[in-house]
Amino acid sequence: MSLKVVGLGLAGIFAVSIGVLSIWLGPLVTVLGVGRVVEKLGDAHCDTLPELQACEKMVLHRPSGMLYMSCSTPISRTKWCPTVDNLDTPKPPTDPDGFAIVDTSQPLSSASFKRVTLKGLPIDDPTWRGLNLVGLDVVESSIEPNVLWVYVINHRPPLPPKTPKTDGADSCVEIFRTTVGSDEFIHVRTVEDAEHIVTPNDVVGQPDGSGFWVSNDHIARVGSARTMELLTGREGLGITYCTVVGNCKFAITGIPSLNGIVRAPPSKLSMNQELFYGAGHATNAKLFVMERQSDNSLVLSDTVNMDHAMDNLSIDEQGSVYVATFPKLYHWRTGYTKAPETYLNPSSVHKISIDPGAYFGDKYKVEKIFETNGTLISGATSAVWDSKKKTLWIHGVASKNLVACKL
Ligand SMILES: *[C@@H]1O[C@H](CO)[C@@H](O)[C@H](O)[C@H]1NC(C)=O
Ligand SMILES: CC(=O)N[C@H]1CO[C@H](CO)[C@@H](O)[C@@H]1O
Repeated sequence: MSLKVVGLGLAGIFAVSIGVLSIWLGPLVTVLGVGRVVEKLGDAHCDTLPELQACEKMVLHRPSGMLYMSCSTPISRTKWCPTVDNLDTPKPPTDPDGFAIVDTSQPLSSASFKRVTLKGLPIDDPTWRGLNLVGLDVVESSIEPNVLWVYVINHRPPLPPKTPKTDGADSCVEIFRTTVGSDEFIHVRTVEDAEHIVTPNDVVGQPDGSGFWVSNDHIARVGSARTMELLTGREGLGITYCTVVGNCKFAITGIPSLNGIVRAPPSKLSMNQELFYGAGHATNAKLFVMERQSDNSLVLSDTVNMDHAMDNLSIDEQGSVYVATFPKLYHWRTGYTKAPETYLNPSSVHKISIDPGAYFGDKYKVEKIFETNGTLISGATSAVWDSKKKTLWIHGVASKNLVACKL
């Protein structure tokens, strides 16, 4: 073989690899937000509340206008946030994370929210490890409408001799019961299953208090498989369904790393179709549309490509999905997990309107409705739309304030 031919061959291989790389890297560069210009959008009429910090997820109980959230402090998230491998120091049982309730019928102020008092925590149980809270769902009971079931992800530290660094968090789901308007939550039970509740991120609860779905955001609690998964966007554990007595199974597998999950509102349910949406996180920027089966498993029915990295999802009465998005994913880790007090982490919110009857293409309309360079809110992870008051509520797992914007 002549040198020339070898040269051509190599050039060919080079060209092909560049081609393959750019197919793979192109969307990745877009999702990372390299070169993206951060706009100012939807930020003209906003109020902020600095008293409520580091609230990972918000759920609006629409009939009462009460906005429930699971909160911590920005600094403690830098020490313990297993989703992003911060595994140094969890909050101790003596200083648990908590919940807050904002009364959205009042103007946002120090007087418009209450912190929740927790009753019945099993603090005498030697295996009780306090509360390190993230994903949340608050569901009106289908049996007694005044009762609300609260499902929340608790990133417990492992029990010795296991250690956070070698074994990761021993995460579980805590269930509380409350009534509409009350600022007391009563602990009902802890559900754990290390095989199926591995790296829980978000939760969707059953209205009769009988069970819940959780998304797993990584394939493993620690180790190299986690890193590889993020790079390839390929593997993942998917979503688990558990009864409250702890019988768990995978409801859907094979979906890459998931973050927020949400269930479509009852008005959007047809006789034999109940839809769930899941947000692929980090570089896996897709919205997954799933159909619930009678055995509580889920079947993938559609995927919607997004050009932004996404986080937690919420849904309005019309069935539109709202998602906190990261215009600059590569700012995110530092901004969020290392210096949330000082770092400006650009944040945006996208709305995905879904018309189940339309043909693909018209079925999903994706639009950006909010964006800030991080001054108004830094590192948003949760956005909730109140269509009655035309208000967008935004918070973040390590953000320094809550924000409410009239759109
Ligand atoms: C961010 O935006 C605000 C308001 O639009 C502006 O006053 C500020 O200078 C910007 N900051 C940075 C660091 O870009
Ligand atoms: C409820 C939920 O999905 N929480 C996730 C939101 O995003 C942050 C950042 O990725 C995760 O840490 C949360 O677990």
